[in-house]
Amino acid sequence: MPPPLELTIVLAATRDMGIGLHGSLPWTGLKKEMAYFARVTKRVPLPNASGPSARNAVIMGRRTWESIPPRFRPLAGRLNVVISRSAPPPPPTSSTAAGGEAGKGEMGEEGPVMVSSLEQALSFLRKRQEQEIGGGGGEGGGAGEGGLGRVFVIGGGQVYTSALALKETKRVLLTRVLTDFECDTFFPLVLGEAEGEEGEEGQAAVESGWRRSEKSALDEWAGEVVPEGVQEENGTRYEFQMWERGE
Ligand code: FOL
Repeated sequence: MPPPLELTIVLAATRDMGIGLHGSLPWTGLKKEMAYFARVTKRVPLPNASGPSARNAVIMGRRTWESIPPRFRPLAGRLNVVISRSAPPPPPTSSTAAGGEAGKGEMGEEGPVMVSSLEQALSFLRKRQEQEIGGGGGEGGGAGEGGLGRVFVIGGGQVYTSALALKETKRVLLTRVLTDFECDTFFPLVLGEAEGEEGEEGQAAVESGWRRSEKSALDEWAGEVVPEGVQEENGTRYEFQMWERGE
């Protein structure tokens, strides 16, 4: 049996959990922050039961998809799953079948898989996972695509809300943006430090069972030494954090 599917939310948010403005990110020029996002969402931990060519999946809403600069989408090296209520029925799991994923290119990149709900995204990915038993790529396997690694939910607000309601959502990789920005979209859960910098953890997060992890746990999970403490790029200050659901 494949391991149960586990979801990780990735986001950057201000202290009052602002994540977006006018359909895009509230800030610009956080190149190293974006590079961290790309690294973490691409990295497949080894050893991996799903084979050496396994890829992670990124699940996002249709508006988030449209907010990604066209030259960067689909997000390279990751299976992109886009939720849109008007999505046609999901494709068969094997992309060798007729009507497979749209826009498949030469370099193993493939256009987004369109689904109409987060639940449908998960059942699509679970089927993917089941198919790859016995190693990535072989007969009855993922048809040369390799298996499924980690699964990330990358926004936006509506999809984060759906994900937070699922027990499969085990952790949040939060980039806490310490500089204030105007926002019109917010993450629906307050994670710590809402009032004043170094204070007690945000009551909302404590009550809902989310706890900030040790720096060492973030490093281990991310598979790198994550820059510690307050970072600054173009005058914007931020910090990399990990939060996990307490049992
Ligand atoms: N999480 C974090 N930590 N930072 C973010 O900026 C972020 N953004 C989203 C979701 N979670 C996040 C959603 N918005 C790209 C653009 C917007 C976006 C997500 C991704 C994007 O273009 N990503 C490219 C990086 C290209 C580059 O190197 O600049 C990628 O390959 O991931």
